[in-house]
Amino acid sequence: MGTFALVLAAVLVVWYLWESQHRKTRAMSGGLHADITLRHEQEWELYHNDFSLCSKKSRVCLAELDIPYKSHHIDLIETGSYETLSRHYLKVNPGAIVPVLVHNGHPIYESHDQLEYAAAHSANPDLLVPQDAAKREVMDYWVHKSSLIGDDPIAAVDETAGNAVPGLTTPIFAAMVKHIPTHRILTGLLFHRLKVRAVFFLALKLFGLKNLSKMKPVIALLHNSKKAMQAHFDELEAALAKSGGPWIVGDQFTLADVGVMVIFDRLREGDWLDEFLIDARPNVRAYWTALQERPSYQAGIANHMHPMVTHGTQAIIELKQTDANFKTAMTGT
Ligand SMILES: N[C@@H](CCC(=O)N[C@@H](CS)C(=O)NCC(=O)O)C(=O)O
Repeated sequence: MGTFALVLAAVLVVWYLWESQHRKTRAMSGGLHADITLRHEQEWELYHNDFSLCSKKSRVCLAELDIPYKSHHIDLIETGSYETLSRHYLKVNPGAIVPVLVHNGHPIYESHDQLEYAAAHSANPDLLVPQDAAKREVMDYWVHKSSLIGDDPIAAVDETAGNAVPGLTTPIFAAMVKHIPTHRILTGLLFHRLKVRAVFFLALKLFGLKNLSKMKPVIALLHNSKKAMQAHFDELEAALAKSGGPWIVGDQFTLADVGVMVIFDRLREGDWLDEFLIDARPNVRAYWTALQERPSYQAGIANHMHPMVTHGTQAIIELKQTDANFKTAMTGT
């Protein structure tokens, strides 16, 4: 038995060393990487995930621009496994995150850069980008405001609404990872560039949605993110009132609306919308109705509803109705 254990340990060590050599990850800068050429079949290809916030943004943008693309669905641990850490995906993005937009074989990293790039290289570069300098400035502000930036999003919840999203996604994460075998999450501990993310998912798996209210640091993060998001929504209400709507810069639907649309949708998935679509924000309410009526909402979001997310949303709604502690932790009431 002693010898068997030793041989097994040696095999595991050799496997780990071998795999780590072939699964090297590193942060990638945003924008087009013309020096990298990937195998491709179509002019435009998108590596994305149904649930991922940033992937939604790129899909909506491509739909708005009417750009056809070859779709590569890549699993995240929340939707099944760390496919982002697989050898084949790390060749596409050594940063191990989605989405990646590929144009003529060259990858574009960072979803906000993908929006700008796709718009500029589409048949109608002015479609989603205003020509007026002042409006362009407003658009750029909201593209940034809706972006998920940096390796530690929690550090910038007050800076961008995109960074206030992960904290508010925690209940959905917990509901989803419940169905993921623990050993798959451990893959993240071995190979993820940001091991804290795998530790976080492991903790959510161990506690479960029902015991989320007992995870004090998570609840603090959630409340902090909600407070920040409320301020971002106040700002959005003011921007819409100023532009006169229906969109952020006025008459023209722009990249800013693409970025903000997916934030609303994540709040829908987490059953948070009632706390944000309040009477004091009439413009925001009308805006969300108008966003959902865009064909790009259907193409980039509704057509990609992942069953694990749908079940997760349902689990949150039901637990709020049956568990007072959970409801109080979520809503503060
Ligand atoms: N700033 C990046 C953020 C991308 C990002 O964080 N993607 C998430 C999904 S929304 C991801 O791939 N997470 C996988 C992981 O961290 O393991 C962008 O805008 O593209």
